[in-house]
Amino acid sequence: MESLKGKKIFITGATSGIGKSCAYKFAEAGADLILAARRESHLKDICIDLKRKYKVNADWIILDVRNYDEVRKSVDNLPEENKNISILVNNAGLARGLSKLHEGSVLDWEEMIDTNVKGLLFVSKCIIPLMLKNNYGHIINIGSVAGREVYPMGNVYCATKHAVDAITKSMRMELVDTNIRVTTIDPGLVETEFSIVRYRGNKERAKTAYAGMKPLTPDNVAETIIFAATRDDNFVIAEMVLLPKAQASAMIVNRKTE
Ligand code: NDP
Ligand code: 8X3
Repeated sequence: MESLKGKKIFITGATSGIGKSCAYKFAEAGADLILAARRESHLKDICIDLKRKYKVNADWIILDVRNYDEVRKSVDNLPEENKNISILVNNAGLARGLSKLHEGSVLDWEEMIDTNVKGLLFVSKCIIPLMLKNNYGHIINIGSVAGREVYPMGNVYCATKHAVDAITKSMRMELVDTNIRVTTIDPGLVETEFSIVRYRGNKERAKTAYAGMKPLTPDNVAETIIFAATRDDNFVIAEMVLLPKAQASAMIVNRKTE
């Protein structure tokens, strides 16, 4: 089993949900962290808490993954001791809205494509060369069941997650002759800020996503990521799909009604 002690982990979207849980689980395992997202106060609070609780190094960068120049500069400007990145968790992502294509918002589409697809590409493009230089690395992309199936009104979000699946597979092929592993973790319904973001702060509507069923927790996903990150280095967990017990596919969810 690979130890995480002292390894440097770069997590995008670390201010909430799955990314934040990953930060805590990696820190608990003794890893050092570089956390990236846009909300500085959240990043700062999480880093202070991680250092206090787990005595690890935890640094943050304010980063909008949609902006290539910003990503490039942030990675270039990392202090030398932070360039030794062992694991990249490409987690930043979001859905906006749920509507038929002809009724959809072009701005929402752009935000999803820019964040989920281009953001993941930009961050990977900047960090893979550091891993190649160190001849070590593990890229863990957060896909989704929406990257394996589609559902009505999920058109563009599903397309972005299918793109993540395609990019992951391609990356694994391109890096097969290196010491870099590539994994995708594809969850079903996880209760995070995801649905609140999708419905632009409408908490009542967000709750309907998880009505009458017990969703995955961000910790369920983070623990699986830790499992994938700590396997012996002669193999890679290429893909994992995680579903709540009450979910059988993107569309089939057993909801109890009272
Ligand atoms: P959350 O909304 O709780 O977290 C999303 C994170 O992404 C936040 O930390 C947010 O930080 C960050 N983020 C969003 N946009 C940007 C950006 N432009 N630049 C940098 N960071 C950004 O949702 P989840 O934890 O659920 O989502 C994490 C990943 O999991 C996403 O890729 C999502 O698609 C995927 N997923 C989620 C599922 C679910 O049911 N929740 C199921 C399957 C996959 P900030 O706003 O501070 O920038
Ligand atoms: C998030 C899961 O079902 O809302 O990727 O698309 S779903």
